[in-house]
Amino acid sequence: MTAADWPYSVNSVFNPGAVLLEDGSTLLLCRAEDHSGLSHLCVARSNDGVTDWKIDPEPTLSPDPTNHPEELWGIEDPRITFLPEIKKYVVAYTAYSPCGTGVSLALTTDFRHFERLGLVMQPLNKDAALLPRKIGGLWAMIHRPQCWPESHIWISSSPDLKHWGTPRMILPARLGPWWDAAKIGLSPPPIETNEGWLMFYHSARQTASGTIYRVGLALFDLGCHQTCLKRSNSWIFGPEADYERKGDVANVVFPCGYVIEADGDTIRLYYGCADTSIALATGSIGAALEWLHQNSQPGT
Ligand code: BMA
Repeated sequence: MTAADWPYSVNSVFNPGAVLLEDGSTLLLCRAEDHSGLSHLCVARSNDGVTDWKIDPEPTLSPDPTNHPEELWGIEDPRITFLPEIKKYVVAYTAYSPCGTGVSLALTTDFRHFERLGLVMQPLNKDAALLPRKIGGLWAMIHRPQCWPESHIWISSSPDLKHWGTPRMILPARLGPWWDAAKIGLSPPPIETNEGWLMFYHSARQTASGTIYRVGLALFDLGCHQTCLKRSNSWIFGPEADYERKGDVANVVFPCGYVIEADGDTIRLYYGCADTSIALATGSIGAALEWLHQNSQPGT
């Protein structure tokens, strides 16, 4: 999808969260950037997840700076997790204000009405998503505080989804020329597999001609989700196609959501391309794990 598909005028659409609904259809919560440069979120639905997208006629979730000053400069990059215990979806999104980017949460059952929980991670923080169930009696959220000179992936826990604490760094950025040096962040929410939590994470590699956003894999222990078992030595997914190489921000692939098909193995990864459009890549979770075993070194 591109801005040309949108029922109202926007500059660009990218970085959608995704869910498979009970009726088998796919819902994307897309980031749409308007002509002022600020972003809001808008729902697109498709029966087969590929064609005939029905897009809400107006923004689905807009910034609300009157009640939430942390959203003054827009809301971006939603990641969606279904929480069976409370039978609600939780959307973790970037709230952008003059103080920088923080993490906000909203609950929904229908993607029409949202219950905002407000800012839960103050700036500078982003790239957040929840695990689907409590671990040790606490909710767990992966996030990416901005640190200097490197930014790493962290996890925090909460008894009630509102108050988050016990932050712990779980995956550091590498150094020097590594593909995932300096700045990394969670991509979509982690996937629970028999072998552990499979995480797609992105890197922002600095080069002489700008930044390249690519995606690699890491695997975390199922029982001890803070322990990284493996991380990939290279990226598995990077900008190649023209629409990934060229756009408002060149050389960006940025997945925020996926759905897993009924076979339990086929993954449909929805991602932003060059901060301009939305694309879909399909793959196999089993093959991704196999690739990780062939292309990894132990954890952190
Ligand atoms: C990241 C995020 C993404 C964006 C990417 C490339 O820091 O802000 O929303 O797609 O940069 O511009």
